[in-house]
Amino acid sequence: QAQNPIIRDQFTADPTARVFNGRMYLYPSHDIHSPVENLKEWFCMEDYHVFSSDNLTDWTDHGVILTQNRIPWVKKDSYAMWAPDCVEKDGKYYFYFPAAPAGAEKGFAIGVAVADSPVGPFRPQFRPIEGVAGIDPCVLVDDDGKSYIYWSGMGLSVAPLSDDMLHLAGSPVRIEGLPEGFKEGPFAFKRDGRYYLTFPWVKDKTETLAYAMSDSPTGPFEFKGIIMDESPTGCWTNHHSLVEKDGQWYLFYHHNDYSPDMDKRRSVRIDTVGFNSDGTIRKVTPTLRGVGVCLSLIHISE
Ligand code: FUB
Repeated sequence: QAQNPIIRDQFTADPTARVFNGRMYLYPSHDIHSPVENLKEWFCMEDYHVFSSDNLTDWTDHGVILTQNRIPWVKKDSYAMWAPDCVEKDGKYYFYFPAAPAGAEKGFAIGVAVADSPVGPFRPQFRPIEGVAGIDPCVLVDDDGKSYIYWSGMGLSVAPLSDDMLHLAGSPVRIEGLPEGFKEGPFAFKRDGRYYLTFPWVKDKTETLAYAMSDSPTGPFEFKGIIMDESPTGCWTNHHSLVEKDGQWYLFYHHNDYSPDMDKRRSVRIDTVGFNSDGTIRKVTPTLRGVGVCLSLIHISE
């Protein structure tokens, strides 16, 4: 009856899940066995796939939506297509992704690709977003129509996005007040009028998932604690998103189930997550059971 990991024919990591038109869409990064010597023991990602599901059990792979060497500003064969996000605004879908920019010795920039459907085709912009240097973009589209982009790089930053979602509409602000040990992978969402900032947090050896809350999308945020403990299998990273579908909240995250000896080849999992009446998040225990109905359970209930 195990449903985790949810994608079983390829590695998937850094899952951002979004509900568009009642269907769950999953935008992960795509770990591969490295074709280049210098990334044999490191993250190696060439492209992005998008997956979707109605029941969180049966997933459709819609194929490659972006690949590194077809994006004008990305350094050729850099294999650094790290954690992405995708949001919808006014019927258009905006896919945000970090990558190594051509012409730079090191570092990351964040680009946008735009589509009319959640599965593409996505058209990348010619240049990355000016004023953003870092990884792991997350975009929050607020109820008043304003959008904010969060990213990590020398700490955690947030900036308003322009109405067309392609540029910064103000200077980035550093989010303060998080405990030491914040590294990467911020995910922001709003629930019952409160803003949540969830993030991987190295409290001891590897990344836990933790969170903070605020009354404003740009903070100040108050640290609230841990959502998920360190991976029991020693996967150094964890990267996640929280999303509501049909009244149930889900935590998408990754472990290294299919690569126990090398934690840079990861696999996406889902477990349910709940909230207390004061809005705080209940801690999640990772399971192999996961979520979604599987055939054997249907037979039992019949
Ligand atoms: O997947 C590459 C990097 O590992 C991501 O950008 C981080 O969040 C971590 O999961």
